[in-house]
Amino acid sequence: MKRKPIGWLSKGRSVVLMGLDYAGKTTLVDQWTKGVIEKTTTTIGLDIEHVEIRGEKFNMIDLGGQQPFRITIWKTYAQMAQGVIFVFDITDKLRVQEAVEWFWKVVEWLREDAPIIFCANKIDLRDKKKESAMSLEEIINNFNLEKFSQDKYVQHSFRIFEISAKTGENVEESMEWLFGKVIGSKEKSKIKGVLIYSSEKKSTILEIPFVDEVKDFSKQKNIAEIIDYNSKLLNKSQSTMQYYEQDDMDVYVFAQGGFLCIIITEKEAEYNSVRITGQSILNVVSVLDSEGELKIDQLKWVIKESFGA
Ligand SMILES: Nc1nc2c(ncn2[C@@H]2O[C@H](COP(=O)(O)OP(=O)(O)OP(=O)(O)O)[C@@H](O)[C@H]2O)c(=O)[nH]1
Ligand SMILES: [Mg+2]
Repeated sequence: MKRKPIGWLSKGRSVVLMGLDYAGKTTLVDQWTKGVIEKTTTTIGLDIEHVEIRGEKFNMIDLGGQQPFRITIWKTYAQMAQGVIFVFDITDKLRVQEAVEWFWKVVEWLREDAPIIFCANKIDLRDKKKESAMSLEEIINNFNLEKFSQDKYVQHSFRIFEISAKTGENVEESMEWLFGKVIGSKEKSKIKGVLIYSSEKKSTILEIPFVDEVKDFSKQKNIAEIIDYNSKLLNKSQSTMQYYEQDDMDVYVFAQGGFLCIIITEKEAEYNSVRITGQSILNVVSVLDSEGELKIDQLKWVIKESFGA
């Protein structure tokens, strides 16, 4: 029987909205999902909106754009995103360099095949705020957006849209393009199970088998040995990765901050995506743990949502 832990809010892949505070991310989500915009207040942490497109479920993760959220949670969500919507307020000329820096940080964190749209937002203000509004050309030059034609970034599908979250101009077109790309790049998960071990508690704190054959994997002898061996090496300040081959499975062990994350995959799973997955999971674990609220359901949900079968 398939186990179905309580607390997984919904299935689906995640598209993440990023951009400085006041760029218009929450307004864009409201405009597109509800067709109306309400008065927004700055997003604290994140909000999640569930949407269904062409029969596929998605989570739109609307991240807070203020500095404290950028430096804490952005990286984790960028690493797990299957698509990114970067929103820039074209009238925010004063902070353009700050936005540029964060934009490229995000691009470096992303999976190399994640599609990205750059939404140059608030074009309804072009006429009213002639002084501070940037032209498309200025934006492309400042953000160096032509870099997306270079080898290093060519894997990303990338497009710029000039939009107004307020009036709805180009909103449908931009979302259609991004979600179309995300749906098009669908790839079956090769992950069979995830296990998290805490050195402090000296026990397994989370185990999610995605397929029946790895049920109760902490009880399997070789996995128990792998945990035992790696937990002795656990050092708070170091992060390591080990790799074991086992029958028809591969076992990856990531260690960081007093936690082990063990990922069991099919043979020859794509190494890079497993590595990013392991690191993302441990980042989430350590952020939640440092806030003193490592909620297992929440963690399960994050893993399932982002990488689940
Ligand atoms: N004129 C105009 N105003 C907009 C547009 N999009 C957003 N705004 C306004 O910009 C302000 C900030 O919008 P939010 O959607 O809250 O911005 P955010 O990016 O979610 O900000 P954080 O949650 O702090 O990261 C609000 O007052 C919006 O009404 C737009 O296209 N045109
Ligand atoms: Mg917001």
